Amino acid sequence: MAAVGSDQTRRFADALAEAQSRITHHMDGRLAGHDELHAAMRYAILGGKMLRGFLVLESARLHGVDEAAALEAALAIECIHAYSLVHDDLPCMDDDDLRRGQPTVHRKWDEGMAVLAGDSLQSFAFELLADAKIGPHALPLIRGLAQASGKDGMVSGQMLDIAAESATQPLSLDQITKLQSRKTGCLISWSATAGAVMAGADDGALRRYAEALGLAFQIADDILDVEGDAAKVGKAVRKDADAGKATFVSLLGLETAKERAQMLMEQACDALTPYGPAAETLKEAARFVISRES
Ligand code: GRG
Repeated sequence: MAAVGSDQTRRFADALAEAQSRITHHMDGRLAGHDELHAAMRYAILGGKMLRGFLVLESARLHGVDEAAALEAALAIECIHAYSLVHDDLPCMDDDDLRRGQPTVHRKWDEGMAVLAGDSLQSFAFELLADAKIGPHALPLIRGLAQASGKDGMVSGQMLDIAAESATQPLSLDQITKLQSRKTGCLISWSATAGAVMAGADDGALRRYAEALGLAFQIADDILDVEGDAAKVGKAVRKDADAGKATFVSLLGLETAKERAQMLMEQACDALTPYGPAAETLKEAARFVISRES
């Protein structure tokens, strides 16, 4: 994996930390209820990298979108992402005890609370988008999130993943690519294109960036499952290999998977050429995605 230069690393780390702090502050204001459901929702949102929310804020900045509207959209995608992780960790799905180095929601509370917190994170995301003062382009943004997260997007990817567990043949590279582009790629694409959509601008360049980034992200995730340190990753590793699951690493081999991730990162950066130097932070995000340790 390519080493990331220290200046670039620092600039990206600062930009990501600032996005995390703004999204967290916004969450504190918008999700301030005192009951256990609100507490479980906040717990599910906090502690992650907030990469999707960061992509929303950066693409919004590139397109001069109002910051308050962008922040609502950034929190909305973090809610959808958090819901997917809470439900994915349940015993009926991946059955995980640890997420981000902390007990999963159903371990800290119980399964009923995890189902409800996930459900309400999902509906809250759409409430946030409906409240955001986005103007004439609100509907495509809201519709896009419903599509990216639902039956033809993330949920469909999860369904393909579950079906693969009982399939007689391991998945092919094409099948894995389709599964992953739905399971993780769709939310990443929505996030990276959100700024262009909110501005009513052409989202082609950001879409090409996001498609390459989403795949690179997933390959990096598969590499982390093989090479990662559970303490740094914050969850169990080597689950895929132990379960005999087909992944980019099992199909391509570790070295080719790393080369593929590097190539996709370069494709993602090239896609941003029309934005010139203004897109440097998004390029750094792509470099970060393939070199991350968690
Ligand atoms: C249950 C409907 C439903 C969907 C679940 C996204 C998903 C579908 C499951 C997550 C399983 C998983 C670990 C997928 C690998 C890619 C991924 C989404 C990793 C976690 O995303 P990060 O690294 O997480 O951005 P943080 O903790 O930083 O938020």
